[in-house]
Amino acid sequence: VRPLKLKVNLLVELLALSLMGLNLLMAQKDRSGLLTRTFDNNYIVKYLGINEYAIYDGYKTAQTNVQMAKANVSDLRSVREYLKSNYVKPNPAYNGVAKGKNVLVIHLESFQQFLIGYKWKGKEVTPNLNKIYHQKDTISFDNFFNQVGQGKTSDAEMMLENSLFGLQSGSAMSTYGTSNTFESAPAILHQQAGYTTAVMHGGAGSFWNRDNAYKSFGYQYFMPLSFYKNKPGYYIGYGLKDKIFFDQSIKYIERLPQPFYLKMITVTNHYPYNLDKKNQSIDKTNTGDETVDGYVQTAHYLDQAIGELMRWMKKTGLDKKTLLVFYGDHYGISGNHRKASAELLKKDSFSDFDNLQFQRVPLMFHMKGLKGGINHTYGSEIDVLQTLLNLLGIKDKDTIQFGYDLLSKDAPQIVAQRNGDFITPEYSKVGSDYYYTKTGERIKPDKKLKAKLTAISNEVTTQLSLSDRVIDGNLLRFYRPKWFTKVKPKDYDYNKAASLKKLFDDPSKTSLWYQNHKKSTQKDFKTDAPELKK
Ligand code: GP9
Ligand code: MN
Repeated sequence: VRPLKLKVNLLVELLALSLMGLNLLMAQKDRSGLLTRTFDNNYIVKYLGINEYAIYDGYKTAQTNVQMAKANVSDLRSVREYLKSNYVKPNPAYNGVAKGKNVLVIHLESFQQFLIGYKWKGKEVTPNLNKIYHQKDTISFDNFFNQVGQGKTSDAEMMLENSLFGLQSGSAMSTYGTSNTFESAPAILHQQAGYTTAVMHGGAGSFWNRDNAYKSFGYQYFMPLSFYKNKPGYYIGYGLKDKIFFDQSIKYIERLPQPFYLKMITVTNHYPYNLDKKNQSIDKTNTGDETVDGYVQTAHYLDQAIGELMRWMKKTGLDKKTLLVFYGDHYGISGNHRKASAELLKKDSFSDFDNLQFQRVPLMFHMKGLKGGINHTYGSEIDVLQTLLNLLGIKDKDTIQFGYDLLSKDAPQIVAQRNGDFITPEYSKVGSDYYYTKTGERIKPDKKLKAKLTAISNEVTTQLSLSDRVIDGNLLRFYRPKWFTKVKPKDYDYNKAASLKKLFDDPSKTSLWYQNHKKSTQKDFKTDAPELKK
């Protein structure tokens, strides 16, 4: 009887696997990398069905456990030695210039650098962000690159919060966000400078495993979609429309004890770049590529939403107390749309090299009185945390972080891509080919140059694999700086009633609401969102 049962089991497994394959093929059509990205367990269940998911999950967990067991303290030693010998001193002239300010990080979904200053039919696509980009109290980077892998948004978040890279496959936040130990920005800012820490997002809390990962990062508050009113017409794609999201966030922001470290994750400018008619206020482009042509329209909408938020900040005086950080998480137009990309950039063709350069995204630090300007340093998402900590004058001695202060004169300016490609001010690598970054001309290196390029390439792989070891091996469980208290995810609860009770029942004297004579600033937020017209 036994062998027969085994055979049946095997058949069932095979059937499940092939069904999974079929489902996956169909699901992949809409969202490439569905399984490898593991962006949301609920979504995977939705697309693949529950049995197939159980198999997949079991396999994933087994894989994770093997990696964990293999890691040991000597791995940690190599990582620390590497970081020590590659230490870059932050720029002392900028140390602490934003000390004690609120930090408001605005996640610009799928927003590429080329949109800054871009015009379509004579109209600026992103006038509000363009203005911020050029203001004299904004430090704007024009050679700043995204480095995400399959984890997309979550990889960007992983890098900004931890200065650790996303993984070679899948999403580190999904796979390790629940179980790993982290020493992240919210915990550092809270412990070192008393910051209140929060994330607001008009999308599902389980997406990218945020509802667990943020606890491991030490975020005190997480306000996902369940904290927002979601009436018909409010939601598009993956979340609330940005204007509606901001409008409804005011009542929470104004209650946060200051200084706060707040991240707001926008989402309307997300593939497939659809926007309902009444929210369209710029024409689509006309490349004929359906995926691409709506991009300027949703970007324009996002920009308008930013404008509304900025005007509220000015009206309430919050702008004087806040360091704003804007960043684009990753490309909006993938390498599968070369013809359309060439057309948008008014180029004849669009090569692998062009696509690598197309990975530029905005990074801007904006604050009243900040000594700004357009900075040409080559840098990337892994570097944001170090740059921010220096501006805030927060000590982070002995942390395990792979980035460096972008304002440092000694910035090494080697931008790694998750697949091992790289960009420096002089050289770019795509696959096995090298190019001069300035001209895009392909390099046929002589022996000496070849050695130099190989050295950079090795440096990039070393960085990536050491960072991978930290995450795969959960190495931070073995180590923390003396001044850092370990984060206990159990201490955090994102239950709506409990969170709001904390914020509303015992109002903090340092909140904007309290300082506004215990009155809401909601009416100072002016929006032209058609859905909210009275
Ligand atoms: C949804 C969102 C989208 O919550 O942040 O993530 P992405 O698909 O860009 O990785
Ligand atoms: Mn994204």
